[in-house]
Amino acid sequence: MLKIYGSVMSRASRNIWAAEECAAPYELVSLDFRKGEHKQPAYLAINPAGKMPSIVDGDVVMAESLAINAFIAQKYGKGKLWPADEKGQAKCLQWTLWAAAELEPVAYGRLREVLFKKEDERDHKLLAELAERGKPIVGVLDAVLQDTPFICGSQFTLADLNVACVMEYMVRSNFDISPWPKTAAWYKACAGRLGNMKVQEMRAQAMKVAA
Ligand SMILES: N[C@@H](CCC(=O)N[C@@H](CS)C(=O)NCC(=O)O)C(=O)O
Repeated sequence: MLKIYGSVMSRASRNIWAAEECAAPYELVSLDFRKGEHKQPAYLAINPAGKMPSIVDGDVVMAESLAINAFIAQKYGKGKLWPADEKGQAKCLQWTLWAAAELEPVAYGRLREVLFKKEDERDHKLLAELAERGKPIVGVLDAVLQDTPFICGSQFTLADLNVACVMEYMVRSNFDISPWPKTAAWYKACAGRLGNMKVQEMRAQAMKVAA
């Protein structure tokens, strides 16, 4: 059975979304940031870096949220989240690394400013610089979405899920994606999927408990 370690407020949410998409049986082993549970020996034995998320599935122990999603898609989502054809699979890997290497540095840089700081403490110069850096990056995705609703064509795949997880940071940090209408429509379609709605419900519940 797939065990996902992490808080639903963390990047573990990406893996919950993937597991939900694949209808994979999974257990969420919640780790509390505030209690530092991700730095305790029990968790460090799974991920010595002390970062969330990690998974354990049989003999497989792994970290890195977007790579975990590739594993989940391949094991539980063949022909759906993980396309049946080689071309689609190649695109899924390409866009997974694109999300991590190109989009996430900008997106997380912005989210960190907005999420962890009050309005008057934010580095607005940095936010503006990151917004400028983000524009051509979003443009790369938008070019692909001109002719198809999803990255690999008509079907929602791992490529969309992994890019949308990171695009969420752009949206949550108030980066306006409306100048790219195809990307905005794509993001709306991804965010509205049942798997992501489930994640949002779980987050809302966790916030209620924490309040
Ligand atoms: N690239 C990693 C990033 C993991 C990461 O930084 N996770 C955050 C939570 S979203 C974390 O565990 N932060 C606590 C820390 O770094 O001590 C991934 O995608 O899984």
